[in-house]
Amino acid sequence: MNLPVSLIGVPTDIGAGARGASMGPEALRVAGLQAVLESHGLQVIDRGNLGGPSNPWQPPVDGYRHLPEVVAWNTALHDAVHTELARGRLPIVLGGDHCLGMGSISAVARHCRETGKQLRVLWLDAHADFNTAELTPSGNIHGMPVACLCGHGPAELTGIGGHTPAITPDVVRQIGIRSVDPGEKRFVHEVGLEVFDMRYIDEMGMRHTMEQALMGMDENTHLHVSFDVDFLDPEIAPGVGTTVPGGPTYREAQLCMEMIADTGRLASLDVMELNPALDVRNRTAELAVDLIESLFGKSTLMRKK
Ligand SMILES: [Mn+2]
Repeated sequence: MNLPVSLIGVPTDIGAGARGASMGPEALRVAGLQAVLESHGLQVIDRGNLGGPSNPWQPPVDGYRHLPEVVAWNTALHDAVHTELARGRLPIVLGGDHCLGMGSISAVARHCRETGKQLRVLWLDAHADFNTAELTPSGNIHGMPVACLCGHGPAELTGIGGHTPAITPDVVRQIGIRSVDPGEKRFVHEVGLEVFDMRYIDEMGMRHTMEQALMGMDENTHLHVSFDVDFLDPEIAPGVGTTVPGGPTYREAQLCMEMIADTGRLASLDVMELNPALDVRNRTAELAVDLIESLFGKSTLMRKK
């Protein structure tokens, strides 16, 4: 039995270093996300877009860019995601930059505490997003959401959802990582975050990587996927603000999504950092929709169930 799906658009680039991710939700709609999901028999409601402050494009203040605005957007998203989960629905967050992972995942974590579920977060990304104001020169908060969710950051962000920390590092599996700042790397090691970087995927293959990342889940697991589109190799996904060469190929990304689908445990999803201003004829949005389709069980294999 598939959960009914709710699409939540969050049109902001408030935490990013480049403008344009604010157009991501509409690009995913234009690429046919709702119809594709419905073609697989899913019941889908598009809740439209959340509202929030505009992007003032200011330099950092005390190490953070746009902190009040980031808090406003993430608080609104936390409430929206939590509401959908409480209704027994599967929220798909259409970002928006990846700072929104704070609002989304804090809500998922709260739902898991309330329902006694075990949380597993798969963080698909080129970056660890584990920076703090002390470690990052830019102050862009889209590089900090995992650290903030684990309790490292300003109280306004670590306290979203009323429980600090929102999650502990042991629930997170990061996949596809290939760009980490030196100080951030030390901090990731210090807290014991489990990272399957591109070197690991190169050496062990995507199949083994996903087997490891999905290990230990059971029927009581709530699986959340936070999909930063810059996870993908920029050759196939140019429409992001922070491209890093050497990401997963089309086939590797498909296998990743298919193995997640095979678990049957996917219960919430973020699709982040799609930047139509940098895309080529919406091809990155179309690729994202194609991969989301695989996450929801489109099989490219001739395999029988
Ligand atoms: Mn990210």
